[in-house]
Amino acid sequence: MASLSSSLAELACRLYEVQALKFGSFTLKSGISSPIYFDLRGVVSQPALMNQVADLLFQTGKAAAIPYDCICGVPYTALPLATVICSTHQIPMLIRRKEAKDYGTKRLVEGRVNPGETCLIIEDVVTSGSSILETVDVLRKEGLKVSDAIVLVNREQGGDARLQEYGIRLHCVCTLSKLLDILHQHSKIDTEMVDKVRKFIQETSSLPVTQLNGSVPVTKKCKEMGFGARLQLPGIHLLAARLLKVMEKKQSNLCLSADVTDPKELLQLADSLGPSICMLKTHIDILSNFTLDLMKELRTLADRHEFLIFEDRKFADIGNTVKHQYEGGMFRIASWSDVVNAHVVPGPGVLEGLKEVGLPLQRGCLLIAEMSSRGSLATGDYTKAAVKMAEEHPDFVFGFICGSRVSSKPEFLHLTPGVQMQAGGDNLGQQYLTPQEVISKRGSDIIIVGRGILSAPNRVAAAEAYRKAAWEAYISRLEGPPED
Ligand code: S5P
Repeated sequence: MASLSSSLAELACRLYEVQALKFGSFTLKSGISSPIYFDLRGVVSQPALMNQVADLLFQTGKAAAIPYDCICGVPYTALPLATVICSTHQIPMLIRRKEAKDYGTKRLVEGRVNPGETCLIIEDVVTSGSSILETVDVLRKEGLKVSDAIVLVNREQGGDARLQEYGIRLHCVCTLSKLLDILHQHSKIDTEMVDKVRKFIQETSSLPVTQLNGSVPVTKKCKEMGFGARLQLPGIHLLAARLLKVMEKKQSNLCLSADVTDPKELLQLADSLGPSICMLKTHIDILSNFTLDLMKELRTLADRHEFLIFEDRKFADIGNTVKHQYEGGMFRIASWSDVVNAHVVPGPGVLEGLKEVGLPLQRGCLLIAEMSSRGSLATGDYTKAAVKMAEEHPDFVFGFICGSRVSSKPEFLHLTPGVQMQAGGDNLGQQYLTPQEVISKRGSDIIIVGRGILSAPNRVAAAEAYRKAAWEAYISRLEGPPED
């Protein structure tokens, strides 16, 4: 089988040969003069090329493990591409009508729409993202979920960042820069043209959308940044970025609270539930038997299944003491735990002590701003003091244990314990809220679940159910409430 890069090179040259990709001087819809022009409409007359493009689009979606129930191509160029993909792989397709407005009563979407299902968008070229957003808007109004779009070429003119703002992840088969490299290597274009196009990309990447293609998106902008955009923030803590990346990749904002006493059971949990979680939280001092070898094995599983380890040690002493508790003793927490947490009751000294150990190891810390237990004193000014302390130590603190969003800074992550599928509590003061309430309504990012999963007859199925519930709550928060 041909490798992706050789398929790409072949495709780029074919697109150039059939003039789907032209170089020169072209005036775009917006009046801007461009040295490059894409017109993939003619590809329908080249069946072999058509199949090749469709296959690369499909493979890109597969490689990114995007989940979807149906596909919709952005009219008109991507419509036949979507048809080839759907027909080849037996995927239900939807057609978005562009002309429906003129007919008044005509349906906007043809095909069977099952509200609640996820629709994947297919497009040929993305510049500002407006065409994709128009289609997203129509599909969302029909009750479909839309979170991903696959395009053949990303012109790198700010489209992906804009789509992120509307809760859409953009996956591309190829960027314009990559196309340029390939065509240059195959002597289709000279260095002068490469430089000219690169300069054009640079100059237009920050232009407002109206100047790029003259239209503004209709779908509603997300009220906030998605996880993918947050991980690219310039001031983001290394661990927050790592965690956000894992969350995006695994579509998981579930942290398992692995509150078991048997070491074997801890490893077994990590191995079987690892694929569903972004983080595993331990209470290392409740284990009946502890060895550093056990933690080595846990780390291996964390690396294999890509989750972070969080020791829920809740440090709450003077700096000098917590420093020893973090680094030494029999547990040697700093040697195996990516993340720890701390109470703010001792004042900033607790962080200064922890940082002496944690910073050289590139570890991170969460501050306890609120607690889930009945009658907790961590409220009001105490919570505000925790937020302030986090803001003063962004090199080590990357988020909070809390019941709701306590900071508006997107660099900070919010993790909420006290979560079960049904609201309620236990007989020792724990209080539970649902994933939907915590993520969608209260604006937290990650749910921490212990007994909701550990007491279930099938822990793997329960973890998947919590992962799905929390992720869907996150997506629905990004999309915002229905418009009408
Ligand atoms: O406020 C809090 C903070 C934490 S870290 N409330 C909590 O419940 N936790 C921890 O989350 C608690 O120590 C336990 O490990 C987990 C909740 O477990 P569950 O079985 O009630 O889900």
